[in-house]
Order: sequence, then C-alpha cells, then structure tokens
Amino acid sequence: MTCGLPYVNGPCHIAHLRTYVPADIFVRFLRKMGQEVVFVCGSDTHGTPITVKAEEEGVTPQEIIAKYHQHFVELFPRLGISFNNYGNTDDPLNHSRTIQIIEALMRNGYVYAKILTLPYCPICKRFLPDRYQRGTCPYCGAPARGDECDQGCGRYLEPGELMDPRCSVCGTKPEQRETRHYFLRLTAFEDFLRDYLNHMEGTDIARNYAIQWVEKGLKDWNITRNMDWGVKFPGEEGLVLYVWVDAPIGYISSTEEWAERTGGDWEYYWKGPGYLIHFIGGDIVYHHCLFWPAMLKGSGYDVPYAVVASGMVRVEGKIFSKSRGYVIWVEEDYLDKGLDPDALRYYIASYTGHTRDLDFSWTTYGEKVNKELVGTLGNFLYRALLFAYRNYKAIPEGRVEPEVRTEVEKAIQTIRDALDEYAFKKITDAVVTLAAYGNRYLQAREPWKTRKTDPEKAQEAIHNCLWLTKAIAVLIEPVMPEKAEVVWSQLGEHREETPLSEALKPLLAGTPLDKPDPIFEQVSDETLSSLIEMVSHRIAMAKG
Ligand code: B3M
Ligand code: ZN
Repeated sequence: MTCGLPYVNGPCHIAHLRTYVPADIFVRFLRKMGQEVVFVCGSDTHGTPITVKAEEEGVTPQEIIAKYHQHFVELFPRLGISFNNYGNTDDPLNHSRTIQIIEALMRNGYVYAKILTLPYCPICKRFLPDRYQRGTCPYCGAPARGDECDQGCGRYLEPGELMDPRCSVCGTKPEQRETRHYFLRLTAFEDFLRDYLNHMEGTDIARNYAIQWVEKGLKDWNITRNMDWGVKFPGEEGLVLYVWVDAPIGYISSTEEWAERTGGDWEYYWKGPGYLIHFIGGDIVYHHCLFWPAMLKGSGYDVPYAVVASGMVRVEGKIFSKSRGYVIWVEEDYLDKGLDPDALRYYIASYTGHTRDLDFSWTTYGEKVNKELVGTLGNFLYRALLFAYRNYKAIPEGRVEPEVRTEVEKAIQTIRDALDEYAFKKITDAVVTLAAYGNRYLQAREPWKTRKTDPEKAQEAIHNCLWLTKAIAVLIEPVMPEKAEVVWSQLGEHREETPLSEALKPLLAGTPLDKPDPIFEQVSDETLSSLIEMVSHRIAMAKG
C-alpha cells in the first residue's frame, strides 16, 4: 500500500490528509482482517516544485527538503498515520532503482532521443522546465504552468505545449532553443493499457478518466528536463529525469528500505504475488494510471492491482488553494491548537464519499464533533461505562441478546462491504449508527429503574451495553486509534490492533472498571469563532 508522496516544499495541509487518512484507515482494517500489509510513503524531493521554492527562499534544495522531510516525519505519528517506511526520493536507493528501471526501458527499446525546441530565458540563462514557465493552457485557455493546467482543466502538459510562455522568475518572454531530450514510447503501451485499465481495481474516477485518455489517443512522454537537481539521465550532462519518473519509483525504493531494515522481501510486492494498491489524489490519475503502469510493464515489474483516487478538497466551500488562503495547515492550525487528531481523522473519513469533493469548514467541524462524536458516540460510551462503574465497579455478568448481536453483525458486514468499495463514510456511519442504537437500547431498558425493581435485568442490560462498547472499540480503532485505546482501557484492558472478529467475542465478566471520562471534548463556540476568523483573515490577506 502506498500514498502519493508529498512534495517537501512546504508543511502538511488538509489536502494531503485526504489521501493519508483514508489510506491509513484502509491499512488498519486490512490488518484487522488478517492481511499482511506493508504501508510505504516518502518525501518527493525533486522537480521544479522543490527548486522554485529553494530559489525563492535563497537556500539549496537540500535545505528545503531536509526541513520539510523532518516536518512530515514528525507529523504523521501525531495523527496516527502508521507507515512501515517513510523514505525520500533523493535517497541513493531511489537514484539507483530509477537508473536500473530507465536502463531496462532503454534496453527494451522504449526510450528514444529527440531534438526539441524549447523556451529558454536569456536573462536567467536557462531553459524553463515546468514551473519555471507560466502561460496559457492550449486546451482550455486558463492561466497554466509548464507541466500542468493548474487553474483550468487540470491537464498534464508536455514541454513546449504551454502557449505564450513567460519565465516565472523574471517574467521575460523566452527565446526558443534546441536541446536534446528523451521520450518514453507511451504509444507502444496503448493496447496493454486499454486491457490493463479494464481490469484495474480502485475507484471509478481513476479507471474511467484513464480509459478516456487512452481512447483520445496517447502521446509519447518526455521524461527529461534541462536541470541539475534530480536523478541524472545516464550519459547526458545537464539533463535529469522528469520528477514524475523517479517519484513513483520512490514507492519501490521505500519498500526496499523497509525490506533492508526488517529482513522483508520487497520483490514479493513488486515482482511477485503481492498486491500493489496506490492511494492518490484525484489530480494525479494520469501519472499513476498511464505513465506508471507503462514504466513498470516495460521494465519487468508488476503493475498496480488498484488505484484509489479521491475527490478534491475544498476549504470553507472554495477550491483548496495555498496562494488564495483556502488552506488548513495541519500542524499550525490544528494540532498545535490542541485540537483532537482523531476528530480530524473522523471528519475526513465521514464528510462524504471518497470520490466526491470534501469541504473542510469549521462550522461543519463543530457540528460533527459536538453532535456525532460527543452527542452520539461519546455519549453512549460514557453513559454505559459510567453506569457500570457506579453500580458494579466491574463488568457485570450477562448474556448478549440476539438483537444486540445482530446490530453488531450488521455493522461489521456494512464495514466489509464499504472496504470493498473504498467507501470510508459508510464505515464511520456504521459505527455512529451502532452507538445510536446503543443509546436507544439503554433508554428502552432503563437500568436506572430496573436496578431496584429487577437487578438481574439491569445487569443484563449493562452487560449488553458494555459488549456493544467493546464492539465499538474494535470498529473505531482504524478511524480513531487513540480513542479506541482509551475505550479499551475504560473496559479494563490494554489492547491494540485487535482482529475484527474480536467485536463478536464474549466479554470477561468481573473485569474491574475505573471511573471513566468522556472520550470526546465539546468544541466551544468561542474556539470555533476564532478558528473561522483565522481562515477568513488568511483569505483576506492572500495575494491571489
Ligand atoms: N509529489 C504530489 C502531487 O502531485 C506529488 C505526488 C507524487 S506520487 C509518486 O500530489
Ligand atoms: Zn487547461
């Protein structure tokens, strides 16, 4: 399992989490169902996103990547994101794996050289790859940068395609100069890709977009850039591989790094019976479903079993944009303010279907936390545990009622189906529904009354509530791992990564209970207004 590699040119933001949180939930559930999973990611350290940022700050690319790599390494555990390995694409392992793959592609006849006439800035004295140019998208007319129509149709643009280019550093209109480049013969993979994409698992948006592009006709892919920073193209001075060549190869080298450290077998996943699953943002389907399978196929590796692409992210209703201020910085705006990491994981999983647009708004956040987490989920757990503690100080004896068992079985089935569809909202909904059922059950059994009139009945009811509590602890663990641990400890046990089947196992009556605390905290109106104010201020100050 992999997650798209973040460019380490800035800190982690909410749009990153749209990939990492669902992927982490998925991995945790696979493990709960007995699958062995290696979950890898790493920093994307090459390409113009890094060099442009380094130039802006007047530092070297190495300084930029060291700073933000460390930031991501420290951030993931704070959010319960549990990679088995987090590598980086400037690692010697990744350089050598990339060269190995390129040489294999060359040997197999899939790479050829061609002289191109490309924009060259006479003032900056260099060619203008990718983000060093701004101009107009030839497809939709929107303002765009060299390799991507980032404000319009979202298309991937080949070098030379951008219209009316300008140097993005000095604004000069570039000259045209000849330079030798290398291409991957993507057109040779057309039949292979058509067939592959028809079988590829994952979300519809990945498969359907990719199939459409193949049907529109493929073009060979320019895989080199006139730059120094990156993986050097073998035998060519002043040419590096395009970042989108060595970035996905980072998935392989991160697996190799994991294997070196643990004695595991990386080839099991990349050239053997293991399944490869990529979780990505919806804007990089082209790279993962066309370029990447072609590179793998052409150099003797296995192709991905599934590509799970998500919908886009909005902030307060507007398309996510760092420059326009529609952004939530995960560390500064969220974690460092003492907000609950599990509540953020819950928000991301539960807001909408995985392939739809996710809007992050603080008002919705407040409603979700206060109504769903505090009001329904936390309320049931707290009521059940507190009643048990006050009256019995231990888990009382009892038999699980068939109706209660059926509710848990239903939730488990819903979750299994949801995982098959990569439908994470269905998972959180199933858990909240189970807690709502628990609240109704408790209300109907009224143990606070029967405790005096029919003590055995009251015990039975509380036994059932605690059994439900245990089931909830098992089922929320992949979404809210910290909270699951707390619920387990409130049940008198210390358990992590319990198998899914544990949800239906009996409870150990007699286990002593401590006084529970509510596991979720209400977000106050004041906190919410200050968070809303923080974002509006940022938007007002943004340049554009
Ligand atoms: N670094 C980030 C992005 O375009 C890019 C992903 C690489 S995945 C191999 O979302
Ligand atoms: Zn466009």
